[in-house]
Amino acid sequence: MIKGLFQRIGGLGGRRLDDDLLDELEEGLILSDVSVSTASGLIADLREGARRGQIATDEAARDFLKKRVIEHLGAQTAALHFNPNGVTVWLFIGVNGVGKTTSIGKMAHRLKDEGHTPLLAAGDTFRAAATEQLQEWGRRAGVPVVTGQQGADPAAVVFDALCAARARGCDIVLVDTAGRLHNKSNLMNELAKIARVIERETGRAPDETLLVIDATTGQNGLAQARAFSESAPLSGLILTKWDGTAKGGIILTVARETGVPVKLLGVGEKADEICDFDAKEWTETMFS
Ligand SMILES: Nc1nc2c(ncn2[C@@H]2O[C@H](COP(=O)(O)OP(=O)(O)OP(=O)(O)O)[C@@H](O)[C@H]2O)c(=O)[nH]1
Ligand SMILES: [Mg+2]
Repeated sequence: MIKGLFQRIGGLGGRRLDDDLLDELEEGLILSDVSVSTASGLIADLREGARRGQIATDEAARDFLKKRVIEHLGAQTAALHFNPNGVTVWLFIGVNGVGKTTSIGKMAHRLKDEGHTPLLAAGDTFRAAATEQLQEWGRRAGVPVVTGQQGADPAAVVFDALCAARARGCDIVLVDTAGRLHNKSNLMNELAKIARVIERETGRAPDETLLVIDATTGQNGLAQARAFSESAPLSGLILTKWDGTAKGGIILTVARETGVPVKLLGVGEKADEICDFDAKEWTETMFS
């Protein structure tokens, strides 16, 4: 990501904002997986500011970029939604291996610590061992997990989970789903079916449909976001593996082009390594 963009170009030495510096900044943004169109838009704005004499140095360029990026990401933090009148349902979706199950496990811990009574739905009936992985997270968090047979209809597992949540008085259901290719229509239809079951059973759409994106994914993240938003209206993004990369600029492009807010940041494999996304803090890190 743009983590340390200004470090990358040799720090803030009071350099004059000339064409060379503009080129280096644009290249730095693109190397950080900000899309070419987002990067050139930002640089064009900088160039215009420089032409008008408003931005003359690297420090001023940094302050300008920070302001613009925070605007792109949405200045106020978008809070996670809860259902005030019944069971809350959050659906976690995304391609293979991005960190859906891990993010659910982490949130199970956090929600429980906050006094909620979560229940996990093992909607990934496709991958061998997916259910066991979720059960292990549930066991460690002390949270019940509703499972189905391998190959069972995920929508049926979600149905069972909603019934179990009502019976046990759980206030939030976190639904795991199988990783899928964003260009496989049958799998994408399955997501729509899960959402329909939730709507039928609770009388409302999922309170959150969270698309999980791996920070190391690169430009493919945008294609994923576009494809998934066609099968289910997205309410938030989770950026995972933020700890392990110098990239992650893709989230800026995805948030800007889809208008979906980033809600959570995964910063490791452990239970407590997830935090609310803070646009200001994230931007500070990017432009250090
Ligand atoms: N470093 C780091 N690793 C993570 C993070 N989130 C998930 N992982 C790791 O990424 C790998 C895949 O995570 P899963 O949660 O199994 O991913 P998934 O999306 O459920 O994968 P499928 O079920 O196969 O689609 C695991 O090894 C996790 O420990 C994170 O924020 N940081
Ligand atoms: Mg999984």
